[in-house]
Amino acid sequence: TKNFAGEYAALLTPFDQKENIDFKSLQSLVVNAIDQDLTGVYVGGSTGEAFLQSQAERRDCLESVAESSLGKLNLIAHVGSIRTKDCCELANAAKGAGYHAVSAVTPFYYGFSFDALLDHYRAIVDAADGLPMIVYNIPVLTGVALSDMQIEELLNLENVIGIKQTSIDLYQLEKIANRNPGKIVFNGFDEIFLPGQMAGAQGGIGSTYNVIGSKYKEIQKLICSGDVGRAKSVQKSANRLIDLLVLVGVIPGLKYILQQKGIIATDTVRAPFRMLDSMQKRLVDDFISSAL
Ligand code: SI3
Repeated sequence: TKNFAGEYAALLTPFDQKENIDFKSLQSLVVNAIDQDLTGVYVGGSTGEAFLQSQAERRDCLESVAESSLGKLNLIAHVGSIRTKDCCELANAAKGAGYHAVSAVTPFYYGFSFDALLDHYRAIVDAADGLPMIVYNIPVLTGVALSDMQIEELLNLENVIGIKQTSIDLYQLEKIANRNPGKIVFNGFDEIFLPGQMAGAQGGIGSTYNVIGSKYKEIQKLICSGDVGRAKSVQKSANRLIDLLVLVGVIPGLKYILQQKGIIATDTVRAPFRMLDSMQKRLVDDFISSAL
């Protein structure tokens, strides 16, 4: 089986001024991931504003990214939503489009039972027709807090190869990695990439990789060469950008930076997200001119 370890950009979805998907800019985001030598892309996740898109749009994005990647990236399709059937449809489309893996967030909002969750993942895996599954655990946004045992059960489902663990709880990450040595754990919060690797993650998937992906690659290299001191200083510099993005809003902030860099055409986000106001833009401009 494919080795998925590595650093992945959670792709944004660029829009035009009318909030329609801008496929040309989407293509240049993919090229930007290739140029940064990233391992792959994670398409249609939280960062991709997937929950603000229709099924057809999500499918179109999956297909467009696969075409633009020219076989140079590992492709992970996030197909999750709270409706099992929708997830299955997208998983099937991902398989058809040539993706290497699917991923799905734990279904949220209704407080589904854990047995319902297991059935949900079984159904998606089935629809993905042989593609490996990476469970997406992001308790802070879903409100679904899985226990260590529940995570282990999910990881033991057929074709589940790993988890994207977007949680500040590094103790849980360490336990997952330790108890499931055959599975891959991706770190989901970019600000703890280095500590996540120390705790047993074998890579990361995140929004800020679209802009500073090479920093995470560098941290990984420094860890491998035993230079944790320098890895810490790279993480530190990444975190100062992340501080600012968290302050102004991660998705609109990243879109503004990418637009300023000429990689995407507009910094439009989908309502109810809001674009940066002029004061926020000034903050980001000042940061870019001094640090990026
Ligand atoms: O699904 C996705 O798009 C992600 O990979 C999300 C990713 O884990 C991001 N998490 C959230 C809550 O947005 C992080 O990359 C996050 O933006 C970053 O660490 C800043 O907090």
